[in-house]
Amino acid sequence: MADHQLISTAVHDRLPENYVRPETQRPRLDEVVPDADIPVVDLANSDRAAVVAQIGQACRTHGFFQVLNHGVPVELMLAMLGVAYEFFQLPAEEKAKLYSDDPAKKIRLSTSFNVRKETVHNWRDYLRLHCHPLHKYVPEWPANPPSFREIVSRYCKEVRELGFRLYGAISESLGLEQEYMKKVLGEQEQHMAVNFYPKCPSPELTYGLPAHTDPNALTILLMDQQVAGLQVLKEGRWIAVNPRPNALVINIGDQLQALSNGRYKSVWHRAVVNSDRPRMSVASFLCPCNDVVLGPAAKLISEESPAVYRDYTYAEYYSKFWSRNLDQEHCLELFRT
Ligand SMILES: O=C(O)CCC(=O)C(=O)O
Repeated sequence: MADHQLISTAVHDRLPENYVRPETQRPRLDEVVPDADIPVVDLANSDRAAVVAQIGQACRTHGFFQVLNHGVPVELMLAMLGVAYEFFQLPAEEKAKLYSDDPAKKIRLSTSFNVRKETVHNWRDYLRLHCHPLHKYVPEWPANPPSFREIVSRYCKEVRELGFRLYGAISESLGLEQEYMKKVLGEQEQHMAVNFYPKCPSPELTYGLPAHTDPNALTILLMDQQVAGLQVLKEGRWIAVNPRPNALVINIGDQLQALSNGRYKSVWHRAVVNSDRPRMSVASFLCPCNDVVLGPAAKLISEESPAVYRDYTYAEYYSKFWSRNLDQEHCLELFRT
């Protein structure tokens, strides 16, 4: 792994050359909108129609929203973040055993995004886990810290349930039957990226993750409660997502943009780093199985609103996504009718 070592195993006084973005691709942190924020939806609101309308609106305008009172216990969220920090503090030899840069590996500790393809790296280490069905994958997960498997399993179950509840509301908000997405997307896979962004000596020259959209259907993001870093593109400007106590961040992935026939947006987002504090985020991705055929819902296609995307399998989409650089054009553009 020579020049692709994990960045969390060493202290860095200066940013290595191969992390420095060319001038035109830098994050321009002083131009980020600090306080615009993304919509917030309280899922405990007993007025379901209002919740559905708010979610629909957020999916159209931002592709992102935060949820409060989402049912995932707060202690479990904190335990998940805590065990994630402990994991990245393990000795280098322990972490090296899990290292791989092969995107096809279902359990791997890696760095940056796709070190085999990219020329400039990103200031991120990440643990990638397949999570469903749990009994199949948990035995392959890290056994250290000792509470890792138990805490992460519990978190995965809760998040999956939340995802399915959100599918119901998102389907309804499009005028589809409540079960539509769950049915069409099939028995879904669930993947997790535990992202660790160490303190960075030159945050203005690099990214934790450069601008990208998510190739899956729905993402549920647990953010460090203290350190901001997620930014979302809105009308050509980057807006900072400020962590709200106990909230989870939800975003529409490419598959829901396709399914909604382009009404809902899988929006560009990025993670920036900072020089004072490390940051952690835990992204849970709900994704269709490989052989599921995806495309715009029939009910959303009409003469005035023809299909924007062709049908394809998730396997086709996913392999296209990983064969590109993260910040190239929106991958869905390659699937237009
Ligand atoms: O760290 C974050 O806030 C964003 C993470 C993310 O976008 C991802 O894992 O795809």
